Amino acid sequence: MADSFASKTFTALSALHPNMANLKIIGIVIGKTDVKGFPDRKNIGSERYTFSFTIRDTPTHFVNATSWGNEHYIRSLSDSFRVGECVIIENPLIQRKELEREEKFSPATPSNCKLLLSENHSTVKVCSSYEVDTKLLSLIHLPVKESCDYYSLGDIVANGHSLDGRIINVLAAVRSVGEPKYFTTSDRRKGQRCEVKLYDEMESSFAMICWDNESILLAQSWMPRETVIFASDVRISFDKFRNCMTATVISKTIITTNPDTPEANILLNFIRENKETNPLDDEIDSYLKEPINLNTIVDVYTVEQLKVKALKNEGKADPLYGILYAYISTLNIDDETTKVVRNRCSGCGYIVNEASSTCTTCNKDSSKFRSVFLSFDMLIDLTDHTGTLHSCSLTGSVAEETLGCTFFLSHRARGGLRISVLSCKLADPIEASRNLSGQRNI
Ligand SMILES: *[C@@H]1O[C@H](CO)[C@@H](O)[C@H](O)[C@H]1NC(C)=O
Ligand SMILES: *[C@@H]1O[C@H](CO)[C@@H](O)[C@H](O)[C@H]1NC(C)=O
Ligand SMILES: *[C@@H]1O[C@H](CO)[C@@H](O)[C@H](O)[C@H]1NC(C)=O
Ligand SMILES: CC(=O)N[C@H]1CO[C@H](CO)[C@@H](O)[C@@H]1O
Repeated sequence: MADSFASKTFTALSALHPNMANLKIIGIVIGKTDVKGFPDRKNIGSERYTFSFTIRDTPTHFVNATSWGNEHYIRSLSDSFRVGECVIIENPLIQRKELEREEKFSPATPSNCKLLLSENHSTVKVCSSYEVDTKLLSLIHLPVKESCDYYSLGDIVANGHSLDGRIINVLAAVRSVGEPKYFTTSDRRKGQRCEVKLYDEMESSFAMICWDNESILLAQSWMPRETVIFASDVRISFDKFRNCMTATVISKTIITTNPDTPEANILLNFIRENKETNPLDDEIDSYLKEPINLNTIVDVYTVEQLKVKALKNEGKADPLYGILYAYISTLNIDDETTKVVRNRCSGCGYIVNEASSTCTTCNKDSSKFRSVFLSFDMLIDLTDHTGTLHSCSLTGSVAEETLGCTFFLSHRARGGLRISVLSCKLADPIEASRNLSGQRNI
C-alpha cells in the first residue's frame, strides 16, 4: 500500500473519460449494494455475481462502480470494505454511463462515466483511515444532494398520498433501529428486513424500511435519538395496512450519517434538547400497536434473565417478548397517592391531563377534539426466585380481564426497563417447575 501512496498519481474523478487506461483512483465509499447472483447466459448452469458501490473524491464528484465475477471473487471483494472506508482502485474500465437507464437503478452521479471492475484487470485496495487525507474522510458527512434539497417528515405527512411512489430526499433523526429479520421467500430466496423509526420536530415516528444487508448494517451503527441522517433518493409509499406514509431504502439511495450541514445541525440541536422530555412517546406506540399473538411467545425467562436480556436489547425498536413465572409482590391499589385509573385519549391512547381533559398529543387543533376513556393504570412489582421487577405499570383492557394486564416498567424506574404484560394468569405449579427446570442457568 505504501507504494500506492508514494506515487500519488491518482486521477481525479472529475477528470475521468471513457476508455482512459491504467488509472489509479482513490475515493471514500459512500454507498454499496448487496451481492447478487444471476444465471450466466454464456455458461448455462453457472451463475455470475455482481455488486456496486459509489465512491467520492471531492464534494462534487462521485462515480458508481460495478464489479462482475465469480461468487468467490465478488463476495470477498464486497466483504473487504464498508461504507465510510477509503479504497484505491487500479485499472478500472471506464465506461460512458447510459444516463436514463442507469440512474433509474443507481445513485444519480454527476460524472458521465462509470467504473467496471474485473478480477483479471482491476484491483481494489482498502486504505486505513490513518493513511488518508482528512479532507477525503470528511466527505462521508456531506450529503450527495444540496443540503436544503429534502423533505422533512412533516412535509411528507402533509403531502400525504401525492408523494406515494415518489423518490425524494429526507432529513430526519433516528428514533430507533429495529432488529433485522431474516426470512426465505416463497421462491426460496433469502431476504432480510429492518425497520428504522425516524423523527423530527414535526413527526414523532416515521418508518423507514431497509431490505438489503448493506443498509441494515449501516443502520445498526446509528444511535437512537443521537444520529441524524440525510437519505437521498428513498422511495415514499403509502402503507395501506398501517394507514401511513413510509420510506423505503432502494438501490439508488445513498444515506449520509450525521450530515455536516446547517439544516442537520438545527435538527441535531432539537433532538439534544428534547432527548428526555417525552419518554411516554414510546408508550403511545405500544398502546396502539397491533394486538400481539400470544401463541408466538414461547421463551421462558426468570426475572434475572429478563434484566440481562433487556439490557442487550436496549435501543432496539422491537420489544422483547417472553413468559415469566412470577408472583405479583406489590399491587398497590389502596394508596391514596397513587392513581389506579386514568383518562386516555381515544385518538392516540395517550394519558390525558386531568385538569384540561383534552389530549395535548393529538388534539393540537381543538376542532379535532377526541373523547377520552377510563383506563386502569397502576404500578406493580413482579418477583420470582431470582429477583424483582419494580414499578411495572399495569394498564388497559388486559388489566380488566384478570387483572391480567398490560404493564410497563416506568421510564423513571431504575434501568429504564419497560415491560408489557400481555396476559396474566395463574400458573400451574407443575408446568412452571417443568419449564424452569428446563433452563440451563438456574
Ligand atoms: C451502480 O450501477 C449499477 C448499474 O450500472 C447498479 O446496479 C447499482 O445499483 C448502482 N449503485 C451503486 C450504489 O453502486
Ligand atoms: C481471467 O483470466 C483467466 C486466466 O488467465 C482466464 O481463464 C479467464 O477467462 C479470464 N476471465 C475474464 C473474464 O477475462
Ligand atoms: C444477508 O445477510 C444474511 C445474514 O447474514 C445472509 O444469510 C444473506 O445471505 C445476506 N444476503 C445477501 C444478499 O447478501
Ligand atoms: C416454553 C416451554 O418450555 N413451555 C412448556 C412449559 O410447560 C408446558 C407443560 O409442561 C409445555 O407444554 C410447554 O411447552
